[in-house]
Amino acid sequence: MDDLREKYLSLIAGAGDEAALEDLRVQAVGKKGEVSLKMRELGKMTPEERQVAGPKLNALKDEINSALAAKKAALADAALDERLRTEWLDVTLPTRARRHGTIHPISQVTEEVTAIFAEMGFSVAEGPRIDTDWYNFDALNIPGHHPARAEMDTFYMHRAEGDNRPPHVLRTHTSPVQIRSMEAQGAPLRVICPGGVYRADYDQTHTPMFHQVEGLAVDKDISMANLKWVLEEFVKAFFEVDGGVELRFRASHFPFTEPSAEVDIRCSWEGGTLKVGEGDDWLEILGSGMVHPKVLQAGGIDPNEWQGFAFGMGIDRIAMLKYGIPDLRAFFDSDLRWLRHYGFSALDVPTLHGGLSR
Ligand code: 2U9
Repeated sequence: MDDLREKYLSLIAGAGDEAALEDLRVQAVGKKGEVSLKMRELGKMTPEERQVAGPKLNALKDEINSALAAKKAALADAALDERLRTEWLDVTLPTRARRHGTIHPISQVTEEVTAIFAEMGFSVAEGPRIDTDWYNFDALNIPGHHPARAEMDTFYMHRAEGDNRPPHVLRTHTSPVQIRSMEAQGAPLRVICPGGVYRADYDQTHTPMFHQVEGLAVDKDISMANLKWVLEEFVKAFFEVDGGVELRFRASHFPFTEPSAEVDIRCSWEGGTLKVGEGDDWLEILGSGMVHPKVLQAGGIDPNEWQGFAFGMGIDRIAMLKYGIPDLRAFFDSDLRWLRHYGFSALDVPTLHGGLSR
């Protein structure tokens, strides 16, 4: 029995892995193991012999089982130590370069424009992109027969037969939002309305959906002079001109303003790059005018007491000018990797809250 003990304790001590230990367990204390066979022999012994051999065999079995368990634990510890020694991470390694997402230029320019006007006391208003033809046209002094209604290439919403709701359109400008602002807030009022608008048009300079920002200031004695100052401040800030800018007002016509003017800025196109505030070229950037009395009235404001100026510009267009993007259609391409070429980064975007957004 001592031989068995020596044999198995030394084999167990030398076992290299769990599988070897399991083999040893079967050989020693398994059903047909050596110790088990010895236990079977107890039956053939005299009671006296059995009294001596029985406890010894049980003790041997216990000892072997304990040795197996201890060795198993020791092997597991050694395996863990080995893993801890070989498997490790250098958390100081530099990370793999990842491409940053970028803000879309339209969003960035909308933020830039709204931040500039917010500095001048304008609040921002938004409204529905699907609106009634009253808000989109009639309230803006564009009646049913008016050519502008056709000119604007309007998308009309389908109406089922028997649907008595007023006709709805995809708004052709953000002006309906200003009508709603007048209704909701009355005068005095300073508001700008950025957002997407729709016209059935598609070529290098027109897409069926584009973006506008329109502004409206209503007060007792607001004049074209105020309009000119506000637009000058805007152009200087937006195009980051250090010196002065020169604006040229050209008489024009819009149904919603009287008088109306298109506004050009002095610029040069040296080497294909736009420089604002110098040179001999003129660049049209927006339309403007004094709000037509009928339009004030449609917004619930008494034109005998109040007057105001309004302006509108295409965000896509001024984004192209500022960042030198040649084709409007690029904005609506689903693959926006080209943006990086124009230096767009998600960082350093001015926000309305005066901070930097990330
Ligand atoms: C109200 C009263 C007046 C907004 C105005 C323009 C002139 C204008 C165009 C610029 C380029 C549209 O994006 S564009 O094609 N806009 O020329 N917009 S005045 O006048 C308003 C708006 C709302 C209540």
